[in-house]
Amino acid sequence: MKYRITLLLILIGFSALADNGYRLWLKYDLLPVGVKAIYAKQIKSIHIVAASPTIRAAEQELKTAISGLVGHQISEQARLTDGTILLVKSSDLKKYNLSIADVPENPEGYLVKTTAISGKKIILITSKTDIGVLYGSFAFIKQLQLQQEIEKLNVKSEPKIRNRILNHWDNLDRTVERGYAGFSLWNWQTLPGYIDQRYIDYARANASVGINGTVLNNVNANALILTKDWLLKVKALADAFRPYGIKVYLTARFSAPIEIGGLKTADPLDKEVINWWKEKADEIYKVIPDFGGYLVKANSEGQPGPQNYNRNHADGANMLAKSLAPHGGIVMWRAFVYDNKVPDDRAKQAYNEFKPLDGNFDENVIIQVKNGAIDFQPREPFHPLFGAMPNTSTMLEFQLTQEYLGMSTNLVYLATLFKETLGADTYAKGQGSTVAKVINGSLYGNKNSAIAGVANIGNDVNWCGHPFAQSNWYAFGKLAWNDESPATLIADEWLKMTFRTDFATIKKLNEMMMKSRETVVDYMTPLGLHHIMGWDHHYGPGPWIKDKPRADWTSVYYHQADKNGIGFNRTNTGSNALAQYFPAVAEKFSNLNTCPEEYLLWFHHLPWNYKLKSGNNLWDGMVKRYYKGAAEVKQMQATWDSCEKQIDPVIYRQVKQLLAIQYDEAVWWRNACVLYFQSKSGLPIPSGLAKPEHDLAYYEKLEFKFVPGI
Ligand code: BDP
Repeated sequence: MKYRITLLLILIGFSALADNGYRLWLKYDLLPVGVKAIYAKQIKSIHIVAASPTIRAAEQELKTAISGLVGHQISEQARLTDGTILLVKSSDLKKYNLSIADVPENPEGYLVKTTAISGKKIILITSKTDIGVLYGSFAFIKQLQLQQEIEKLNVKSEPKIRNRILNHWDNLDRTVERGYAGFSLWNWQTLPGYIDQRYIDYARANASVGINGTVLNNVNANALILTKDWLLKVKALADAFRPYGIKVYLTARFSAPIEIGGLKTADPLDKEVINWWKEKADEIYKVIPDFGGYLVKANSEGQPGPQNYNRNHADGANMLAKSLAPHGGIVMWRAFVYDNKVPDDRAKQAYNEFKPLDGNFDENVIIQVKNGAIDFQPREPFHPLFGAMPNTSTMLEFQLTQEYLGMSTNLVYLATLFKETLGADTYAKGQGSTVAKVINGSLYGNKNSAIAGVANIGNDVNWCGHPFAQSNWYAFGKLAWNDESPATLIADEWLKMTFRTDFATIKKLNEMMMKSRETVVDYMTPLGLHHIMGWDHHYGPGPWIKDKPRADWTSVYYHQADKNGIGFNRTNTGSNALAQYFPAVAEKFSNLNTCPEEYLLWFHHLPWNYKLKSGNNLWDGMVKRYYKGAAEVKQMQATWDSCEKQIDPVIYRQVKQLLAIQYDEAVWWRNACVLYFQSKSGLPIPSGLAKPEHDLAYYEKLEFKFVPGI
């Protein structure tokens, strides 16, 4: 990406009072007088070469944005004049004697450039495809929102990952599994007849950050979605999203041939089953010609799958892949599996099941791997499957919805977590074999590449529940497009577009966002602790959870705390999960001198008096982290309070109240965990730290009904 842009003016106060957050980062309020006067001289009209629904969508977006930001209407003109925005596919550039040399090769890439045609100064937005032109239009609008100079524009950008997808865990009754922002956006009852404006706004928001696919329904799938009437509803959504370059995908329930097909089996090698899926694919593509494909959760947490018939994941995935291949569809087959037998270490299971199948998957199968081997914890080391399957496409699954990170009451900016995984070095082909290179296909030359984010979107007026949770949707799209974008730059853009306030405020809020994930790690799961949340609903602390149907559904399984020490030994004296990593990584994490402290208790079981780098012993160091995390939320509150005059009052009050809840929750986490672990270690809370206000029994007894998301 190349930016040759300088800033025009300092951002100044918000102009839209009583903001409900619905517009996300696509806020087109009037710019400050000086800036809009400059833009008004530079932007006069729009010219399109060949109209298509996508080009019309780009034109409409530009018109709306310019009339809102600059305060003047631009109309479509047949002739080019100074200040015309020219929307054109690169194949038509020669008509204007313009070179295509600068246009990105990638069909979704774009070039936004000020140039001259027959002496007229125009703003060229071009790409090989219409959708690239739409992306370029959003990039141009962003320059205006950020009040950057457009006199000498030369912005060129293209994605490295082909499929950039949101996964909605939405049920057909509109509840959302692990959803904390209301009900599902998809109003199945009124579809296909009624197209809510919200569907279009959803598509606009996605296109503005380059997201080009959406899985509409829960991975714990209902086969009904594949029946005729429901497919017509899906078609209506696909039609609404198409102009914005968004393909629709569905989750496929493996037992669908039995449940809705009337067959006796779902065995992937059974002829009738194979035929049923083939006919199903033909039926889907008749209705939705650009259907993206299936996402499948099989043989995991009770979901049916090929193993029910003594077949393996490749048998199942390939059978589906073959039904989609003639139509160009893909199968995203999830590696988040664990079977009915409780393994010695759940962290090892995905690798154990998938690694031996490397090379057996069809080309249009992509294995969808969560960022870490357990389950979307506040912090996990990268999943050992990345890089381990050189002959298979693997994709990455992040969770934007904050199942394990405080749901929608905790302010946690996730771009730092995303970057940590994307930048992790697998050493699969020596140093520099980052997870990003594995999943964008460049490390092993895979044809397909993809990344998924479990959506944090519902029908709350502001889409995501917490106003700052919108930044995670934004950041996911931005990093899916370009994993090299710095998290702080993404936060900066998002803040400026969302709040449009002064630099000092942006800077403070940026710092707060950048620290926020570390803060939550500190008050929930410091030093590599994991999966110690409340049972099943995952709300609040639950380090005492034990005696459940499976050992690996308990907290005591993961932290292994007793009077001698704490942590899960995954070295060769323990579960040896470390052996699943490439040797350089395994060595680094195995050796206590080189294992980063953030992963200490993930990989090692250590005595309470183990010396940390800070000089503290493990007990003191851990307790201090818990206190530090909670104290940092206090600081976040102070930071936010200091922004009162600079932030829209409605959003200000909302975040202020949510931060107060977050502080209470952080203290609750801290107290409950410190007291519980103290009941094991028998050691005192280091001096100077306040005593928890209740005893352990109090925290253990807290019970919660109707926690959202389950
Ligand atoms: C876990 C969630 C569960 C999901 C599962 C999955 O608790 O609701 O169904 O992941 O990813 O994190 O399949």
